[in-house]
Amino acid sequence: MTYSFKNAIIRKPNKSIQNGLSSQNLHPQYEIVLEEHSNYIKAMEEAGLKINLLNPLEEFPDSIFVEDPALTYKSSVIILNPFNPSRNGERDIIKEEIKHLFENILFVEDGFVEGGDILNINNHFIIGLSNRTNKLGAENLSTILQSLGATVEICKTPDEILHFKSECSVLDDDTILVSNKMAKLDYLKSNYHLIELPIGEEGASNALRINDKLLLPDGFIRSEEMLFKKYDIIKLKVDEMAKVDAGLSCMSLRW
Ligand code: CIR
Repeated sequence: MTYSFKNAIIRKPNKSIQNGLSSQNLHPQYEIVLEEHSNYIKAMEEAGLKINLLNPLEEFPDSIFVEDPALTYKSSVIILNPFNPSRNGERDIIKEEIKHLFENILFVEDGFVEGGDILNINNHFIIGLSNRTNKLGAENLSTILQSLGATVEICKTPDEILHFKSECSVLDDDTILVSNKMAKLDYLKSNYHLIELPIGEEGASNALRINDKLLLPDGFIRSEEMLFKKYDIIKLKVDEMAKVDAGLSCMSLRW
């Protein structure tokens, strides 16, 4: 099942997160980030995950977003290639930190691809081309994933959305939670059951289904009303992380 996980990799927050990449030029406060992050870890544990906690990396402001430099699939890890020069060095460090957790390690060497642009639904990967993920990176990753037995579709992340998964997430093996913009993508519309959130509540579409829990960003009342009957929700504040365009999925690797 797409959302059945036992383990997670999470990195402790770094003080330099205040200088993280931010489309709105905002600077999160370290103390508040720490609080949001510690609640995130608690929720992951409540969802049944064993947490592998990595040390903070002060020299890489965006390094708590461990989803971007690596991708896990079954017992393999694929080291990706983040686009931004301030993030690209994260790959060499995380590789050393996590390789012992996997049977197999593979690398995307050419082209750029970030984990935020990769959605895995039922062993099928949708890779969104974006300002961070280019065709060469997506194709090289696609070759690796196919060699591991997965299927792949390369799509386009809509303009103005940082990463493909910034505004969509897996709810079930055939169901994806989407923002209004993501709901317009032909590939998603024709292949999946979509639950579309109201305009103005885009932030809630970066949710995380883990085992029998749904981690949902706090503060999106209409989204919560749409989901609470079917899903066991844990609400998490991510307002401070949102200042650097981050949400729930990017703070962990799950497998
Ligand atoms: C960045 O711009 O790279 C970070 N400030 C945010 C990364 C968020 N990652 C993700 O959604 N997968």
